[in-house]
Amino acid sequence: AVKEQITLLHGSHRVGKRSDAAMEKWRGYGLGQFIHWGLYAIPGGAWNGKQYNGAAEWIRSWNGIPKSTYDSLNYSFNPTAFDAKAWAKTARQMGAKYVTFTTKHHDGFCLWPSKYTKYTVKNSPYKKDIVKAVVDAYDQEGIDVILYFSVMDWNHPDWRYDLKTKEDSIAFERFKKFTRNQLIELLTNYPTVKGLWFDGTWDKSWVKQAAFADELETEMRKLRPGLIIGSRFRADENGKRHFDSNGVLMGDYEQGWERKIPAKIEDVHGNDWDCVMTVPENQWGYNAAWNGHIKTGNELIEMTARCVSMGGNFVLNFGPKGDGSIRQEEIKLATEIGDWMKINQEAIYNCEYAGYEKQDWGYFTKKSGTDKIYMVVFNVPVSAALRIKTPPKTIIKKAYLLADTQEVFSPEEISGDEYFLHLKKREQSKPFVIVLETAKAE
Ligand code: FHN
Repeated sequence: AVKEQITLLHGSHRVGKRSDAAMEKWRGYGLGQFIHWGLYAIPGGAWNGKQYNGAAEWIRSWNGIPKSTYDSLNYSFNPTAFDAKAWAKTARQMGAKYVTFTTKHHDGFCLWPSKYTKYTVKNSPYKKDIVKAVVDAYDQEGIDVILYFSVMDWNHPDWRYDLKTKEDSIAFERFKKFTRNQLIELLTNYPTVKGLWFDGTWDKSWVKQAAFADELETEMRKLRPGLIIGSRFRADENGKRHFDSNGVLMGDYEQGWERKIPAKIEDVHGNDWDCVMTVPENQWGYNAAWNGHIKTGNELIEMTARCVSMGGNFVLNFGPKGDGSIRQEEIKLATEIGDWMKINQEAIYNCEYAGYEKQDWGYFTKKSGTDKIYMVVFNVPVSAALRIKTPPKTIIKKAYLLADTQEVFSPEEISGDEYFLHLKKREQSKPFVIVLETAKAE
């Protein structure tokens, strides 16, 4: 039965993927870097010698932390080791094609000298515009910049979680103006940015602003044609987030994949999406004492391949220290991922869902607009035979190792559309890529 469509004023304004050049570029990134940096990096997960296990960037909200003392951290913000160029170099070496950078997290502290609040880097001992330094440095390395912006703002007197009284509504009207001003300011000050990554948009106060947020989105898109905005920005008039009341994606890509990856291609419903991932369990800002499982380079490479194989981008988070330097563990991971990317990046950039049946050895990706298939292999079976099931009427013309194109394979046909690709040896210390040059049978 066909589901009846509801008429919506502030639902999604597009069905299906965007097809313009800016979005095509975004789709081809494959791998990105997220950076969470702000005042919370100074305590780094500990307050008065006590370690807090919750996310370090939320420390202001944990019991026992005096809000006003936290808010005064701006007077101690003087990151003497901050070097945006070094950050951008690390990102480039890792193979990141874009960075998402926290201009303002939930604590409200602005890393740019916003005209609309005093709570900015300008009123810290550091004084200088950090967002500008980051945008310039990454632009120079050829890495696209997306600005993270938290609508929820714990520092602003007019922020409300809900609008229960007339006073709340009056205050929130001021807050809406403030939010609009800051966003226009960011897009005006940093005209090269490619998109906005919204967060802190889940509270009732904001969810009720369907008309306002819709108009603001239109205004921002007009100011910067091609701007990319995900599904976290606005709700429809029924308070539906990410997907509107008709189940259509709001915004240009699905932003719901936080610290999780779709299990199967059907879960992404043909939409663009990104997955943002932390190295430890749930720490975005710097936490000196990382807890829980710490992901390894191989795990993160696998997550990258897994995301790309289902048409998504994988975005790995970094939480620089209070002094602005990147911790050694993150540098090491960036190097490991980068070393792998240098050899195998062809299977990640400008690649998409291949349309092949998923196999236990790893992931298929496909170079967009071609018949070139990549097998990103993580688990070699005891038989050393990699199973391939092609879509109907596909010919495998050539199969070879990406790292050494002289190493060719002759896939053994085991039944219609099914092959074994026999590896010469089983032992591998790193994931590797086999290229399949294919063609459509007449
Ligand atoms: O609360 C934040 C959290 O601190 C972090 O910024 C993540 C990143 O996706 N977003 C929020 C939780 O969804």
